[in-house]
Formats: sequence, C-alpha cells, structure tokens
Amino acid sequence: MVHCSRHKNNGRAAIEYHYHPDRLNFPLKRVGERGQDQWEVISWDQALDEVAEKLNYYRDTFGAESVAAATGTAHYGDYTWTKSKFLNLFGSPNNHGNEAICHGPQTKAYESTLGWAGQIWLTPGVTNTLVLNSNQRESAPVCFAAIEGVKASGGKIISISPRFGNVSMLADYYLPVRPGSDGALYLAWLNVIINEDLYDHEFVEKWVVGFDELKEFVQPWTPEKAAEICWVSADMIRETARVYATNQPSRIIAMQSYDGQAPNGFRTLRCVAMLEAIIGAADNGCPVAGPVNPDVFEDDYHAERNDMLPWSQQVKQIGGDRFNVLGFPGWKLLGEGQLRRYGTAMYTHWSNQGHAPTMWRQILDEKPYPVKALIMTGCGALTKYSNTKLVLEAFKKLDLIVVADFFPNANTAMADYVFPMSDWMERPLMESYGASLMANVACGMNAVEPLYERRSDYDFWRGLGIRCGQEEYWPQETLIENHDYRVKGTGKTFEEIATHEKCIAEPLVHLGYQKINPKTGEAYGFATPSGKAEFHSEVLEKLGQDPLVHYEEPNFSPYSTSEYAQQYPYILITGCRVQPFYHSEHRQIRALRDLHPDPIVEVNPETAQALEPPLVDGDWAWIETHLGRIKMRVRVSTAVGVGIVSAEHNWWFPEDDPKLPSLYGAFKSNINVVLDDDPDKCAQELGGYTNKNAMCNIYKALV
Ligand SMILES: Nc1nc2c(c(=O)[nH]1)N[C@H]1C(S)=C(S)[C@@H](COP(=O)(O)OP(=O)(O)OC[C@H]3O[C@@H](n4cnc5c(=O)[nH]c(N)nc54)[C@H](O)[C@@H]3O)O[C@H]1N2
Ligand SMILES: Nc1nc2c(c(=O)[nH]1)N[C@H]1C(S)=C(S)[C@@H](COP(=O)(O)OP(=O)(O)OC[C@H]3O[C@@H](n4cnc5c(=O)[nH]c(N)nc54)[C@H](O)[C@@H]3O)O[C@H]1N2
Ligand SMILES: [Mo]
Repeated sequence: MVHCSRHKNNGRAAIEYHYHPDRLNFPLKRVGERGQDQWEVISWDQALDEVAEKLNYYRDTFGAESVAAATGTAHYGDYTWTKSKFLNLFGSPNNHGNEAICHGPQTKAYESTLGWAGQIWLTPGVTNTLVLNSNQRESAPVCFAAIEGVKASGGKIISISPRFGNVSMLADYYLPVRPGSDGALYLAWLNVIINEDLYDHEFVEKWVVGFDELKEFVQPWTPEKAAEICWVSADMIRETARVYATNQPSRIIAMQSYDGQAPNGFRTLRCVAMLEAIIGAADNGCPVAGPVNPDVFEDDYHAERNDMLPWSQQVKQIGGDRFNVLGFPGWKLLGEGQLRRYGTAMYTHWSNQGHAPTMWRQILDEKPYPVKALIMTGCGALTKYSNTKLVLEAFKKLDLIVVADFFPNANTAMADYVFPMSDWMERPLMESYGASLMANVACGMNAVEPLYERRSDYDFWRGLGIRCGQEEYWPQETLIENHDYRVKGTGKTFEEIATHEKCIAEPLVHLGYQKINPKTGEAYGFATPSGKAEFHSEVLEKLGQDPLVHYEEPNFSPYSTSEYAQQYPYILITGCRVQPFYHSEHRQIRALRDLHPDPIVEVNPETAQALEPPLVDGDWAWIETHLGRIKMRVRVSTAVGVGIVSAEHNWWFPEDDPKLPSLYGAFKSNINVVLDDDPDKCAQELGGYTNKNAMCNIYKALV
C-alpha cells in the first residue's frame, strides 16, 4: 500500500513472477571461487547451521560488531524489525540501509521540528494547495490519484522540479528549480510569508520555539537572492509563497527529490516542516500522523527489542558518531520526546542506521575494527549504493556474505550462502508502517502456500537467532503466529483482521497537540523536548549540528566546483522512477521488461544538438564522471532543461553473464557506478550522498 508498485498489481506479471524459472527455490552454498556461479543445493537447516556457526565465531573472536546487516526498502513488514531484533540480541549496532538518501532526511527533519515523521503521502480531501516534485504517477500512483482529485476539486498545484513530469502537467505553477537548490527557494518562501505577515500568529506565539531566530535568519533570503541560486524568477517565488500560505489547507510532498540531495536535503526538509508549522498546518491536514497505539498493536519499535543492545555496543556503530542524526545519538534523543508523548518511538530499521559509505571503507582498512560478515535481506548493495565499484571491492574483502532474495542478481552472485524467499502471494503480510510514517497497519493473508523451499524473512532471522543463543526471544514458530501475538491487543486474530478490516487504523486526530492529556491535565503538545514545534532544535544542538537551518552550495555544481564543471558540465539527476520497475527489480519479468527494455537517459534537445557528434533518440551514450563511465540509451526530451541530464537508477541485466567481472552486467549501465559517496562530501546530518544533483559529461557511444 505504501510504495504502490511494491505489490505489483499487474496480474499477468504476478503469475510470471511467482512461477519464473529463474526464481531462487532452494538454499545455495557457494562451492567454487566467489563470483564464479558454482553452487551446491543444501537444506535450510544446514545453511542456517553453517552461517550461525560462523557468526558465533566472529562474535567470539572479533566482537559482535564485526557482523553487519544491510537492507533496502521494506517489501514485507517482517523483514524490517526481525533483522533489527536479531542484531540487538546478537550485540551488533551495524544496521545499514537507504535512509541517508531515501525518506530519512524527511523523517528526521519532521521529528526534530514536530516530534514525529511527516506523512509522505496525500490524504484525499484535505488539501487546496499542493506542492510536489513531479513524478508521482510513476512513483506513487495512489498518491497521484489523490493529486488528480485535488486538481478536479479546484485546488492549486505547484510543481517544483527540474524535470517536467506527470505532476507538472497538472500544475498551476511549474518551477524548474536548479537541482539541489530547493533549500534556497524555501528560505525565500519563509522570508515572504513572515515579512508579508501571512503566518499563523497564534500558533507561532503559543507553539513555536525559535521563531524570532528564524525570522532574523531569513531576512537576507529575499526572492531576488534565491532567484539567482535556483534559476526560478523572484516573481514566481513570491507568488507561489503567497498561494501556499493563503490558499489553505496546503501540503508540501517532496519525497526523494529533496531526500536525495546533498548537502542540503535534511535542511531543506526542515524548512518544509517549518513552513507547514507557520502557516498553521502542523498536525492539521495530518502531516504528523503519529504512531498506532502501542497498547493495541506491538509496533516495530517494541518488536525490535531495542532495550537489549547495550550502550557499549551502540557507540561502535559505523558512522553513527559522525552522521549522528541518523545514528544512535540522534535516534535516542529524538526518541525521548516520542516515548513521553506516544509511549513508543521510531523503529531502528528505518530510523537508526550506520553509514554505508563509511562501512565500505572500514571493511577495506579494518579501522577501527574489522567487519567480517555482511547479511543482506532486501538489499541491492551492488545496485543501489553510489560508488558501486568500491562496494564490490569491499565485498571481495569480506569473509562471509549472506543474501536472502527472490531472484539471482549481482549480490547473490557474490554471496557464500543464498536463501530463497517467499513472495507476497505466499506470505501473510503485515505492513506495520504504524511505527513510522502512517498511523495504520495493513494486513493481508497469503493467497497460496510457498513453493519449493521458499520461506519468509521471519523464518530466516528467527532461524539464525535460535542458533545464536536467542531461542527464548523467538517463541512463535511461524510468521502467522507472530502476527497473532502482535495484534493480540485488538482482541482479534490476524486472520480475522486480514480477512475483514484488512487494516488496523488509528482514527486521524487533527490538532492532536492541543488535546488535553487526562493524566496531566495539560495539552499533549509535540513529541519534541520542549513539547513545541522546534525551529531551534534542542536535539540538533545537543548533537553539534546546526540547530536552525542554512543553505550550502552543493559539492558538485556549476558554481562550487568550476574546474570540475568544465570537465563534467552537465547537471545529473538520477533515479526518476518508472512504473514497470521497483528499483533493481523486475528486469527479468518479460511482461514488464518488454514495456521498458533499456536503461534510459533523458537529454534536452538543445543539449543533444550541441554535442559533437549530436545525440539523437535511441543512441547509446556514455555518462562519465571522475569515477568512470556507464552506457545508457538516449531519450531526447524537453522534459529536462538545457544542460540537465536525467538517468534511471539501479540497472542490471539478468540475461548477462552472472560471473565476475560482469555480475549480470551490474557495472554496464548502473548510474551508481559513477556517483560519488565520499564521506567528506556527504550531508553532515544523515550522511546523504548526492543522487539528485551531481555533474557529468555525456557523449555518443560508438560501440
Ligand atoms: N515505480 C516505482 N515506484 C517507486 C519506486 C521505484 O523504484 N519504482 N521507489 C520507491 C521509493 S523507495 C521511493 S524513495 C520513492 C521516491 O518517490 P519520488 O520522490 O516521487 O521519486 P522520483 O520518481 O525519483 O521523483 C523525484 C522527482 O524529483 C525530481 N528532482 C530531481 N532532482 C531534484 C531537485 O534537486 N529538486 C527538485 N525539486 N526536484 C528534483 C525529479 O525530476 C523527479 O521528478 O518512490 C517509490 N516508488
Ligand atoms: N542513483 C540512484 N540510486 C538510488 C536511488 C536514486 O534515486 N538514484 N534511490 C535510492 C532509494 S530511495 C532506495 S530506497 C534504494 C533502493 O535500494 P534497495 O531497496 O536495496 O533496492 P534494490 O537494489 O532493488 O535491491 C533490493 C533487493 O531486495 C530484494 N527484496 C525485495 N523485497 C524483499 C524482502 O521483503 N525480503 C527479501 N529478503 N528480499 C527482498 C529484491 O529482490 C532486490 O534484489 O535505491 C537507492 N539508490
Ligand atoms: Mo527509497
């Protein structure tokens, strides 16, 4: 329900997916050299026994922190908290994922400002003005339908994006912002809304900490100043700020366009949270959903057993001390207010991660301690992370790589053990986003029993857990028994909910911060340390981060690195979603691949014409940065502005050679091969690396 393409509603493709001849059906153990595609089929018991024996050995010899896990976006609710629970009980703080560049910056920006994650999806019927990037029809079709609803009922749509996409077509205002510069634009919106007195005085006086400081800070940020930085006219900035503030209720839904920006993503999203607050929209029109009541549902925060990992291990988290808003320090400080207000906090899976780019480097130099094993469930490390060749070098150095997945891919090709996972038709699903972005838990029964030896992520982590001394903590033998246990507070079984309501939903409470807590007789307030909306954030200050906001010129930009820009003159945005695919997935599903056979790079006609030789539609082109080059197929399109290049992400070719150095063509067309992840250039707060505002060269590929 959350990421709409995740459950692949295309019926024809679902059947193909389920019975696909390439599916992983049995556990595999590597027999030849790593990366040579030589395997032995073994039983689950043997595979789990052998992996657990090695993990126990690493823990006893090098410390539990020498075992790390990495995951990606959540498909199935049971792979998120199970991994965190295993790690917490095992003693390792090293949980890695995408949150430095996925929704982490947004989540943390809202948490630090308003106490809980902002909703990234649109609730139908509550909006007059919508501010969006441009691609929801591909990335979030349900949200797109709601956007169309807003439009149909006379609402205003402001699309801010360097790429004119399906949302821009509906827009009343289209702002072709320079990639990576949205922060400057929003500072100018704050300037206009404050100076033209368009803000909610009562809210600001009663509920905001740091308003005067912000007011002073944004004074130099006139629309004229922002216009020079953002490439959007001052008049347009002024007019859209007024529309946003006056044509209420208003929402800003930015999604990965800001999350994927370094160094500004987090700060830009702090501006967004402050804008929602000063116009009086905080917790109104539901940007702050809050969690599902933990008395009714055992949420992920509790299921993860975060109480079990001692501080002495937490401090060993890789990159957690440096990129501390996403690491343990920030998670714990933000959690204090949340526990007070809601009785629960954001779960670690998404909200507390180590820094993957730092981990690859630590695997190679073993400082300050060695990392021996990496377990990946739901993680395309060799497709999704920037600087992918470095990731491969790190893989080669690891003693043990374990991958649980549905299909063979570059990661399984480099693994020592591969576990076959059950798909969404075979697994009783409980999507517990109640612990993060939305106040509901979606439930659905499996349609069929798993084929062959496919099992769930719950089975995988529980299987390892009971072999690593955690038996007493995993009492429910099956996933469905565990679901029953977690929904016990509703007085129903999981199957009853999954068959009838299909959801455990909290009634949405508007202006919940104003409601009186019967236990104290005082208003609940926000889940921040002060109980107010914190423009000056106490948590950020304690973490040594900027407690307010500021804007920095991106590391790679026509302005900040003029020498680099001469060699790599085009601004590169990446990862604009396309409907048949979910990140690296579905390239082997004929029904879907036929819709979109090649990796596409979009180039403006003027840019394409000016190249020597010129690029025409259907050409293959090299995209090059200081890290090398990859090849994609050209679409000449006015959707992107002159000088901007938009490349798809996470491409590989299941039809290619599985062995090294090819690894299913993982280095041929994946834009991440040429994107930088240097920790010194990462965003200070969460360690985000840039995949929305890099620089590149592009030229015709003659072969
Ligand atoms: N089909 C499909 N759907 C998906 C996914 C998928 O892989 N496939 N992935 C899911 C996941 S995990 C995520 S995080 C979401 C992401 O969801 P979205 O954020 O909607 O992702 P994109 O499609 O990348 O859209 C980003 C938009 O931002 C624009 N953009 C790029 N750079 C900038 C910039 O600097 N400023 C501004 N203002 N705009 C910019 C791009 O032109 C693009 O239109 O999608 C989810 N949905
Ligand atoms: N250049 C660039 N790179 C990007 C992005 C971008 O916009 N531009 N977007 C980034 C973002 S926002 C994200 S979220 C990441 C996505 O990164 P990932 O989520 O890691 O996506 P994939 O690379 O598709 O790898 C996921 C793997 O997990 C498997 N899998 C899926 N669900 C499950 C499950 O429930 N259990 C198990 N065991 N396996 C499962 C899939 O088959 C697949 O092989 O990519 C990031 N990378
Ligand atoms: Mo994401």
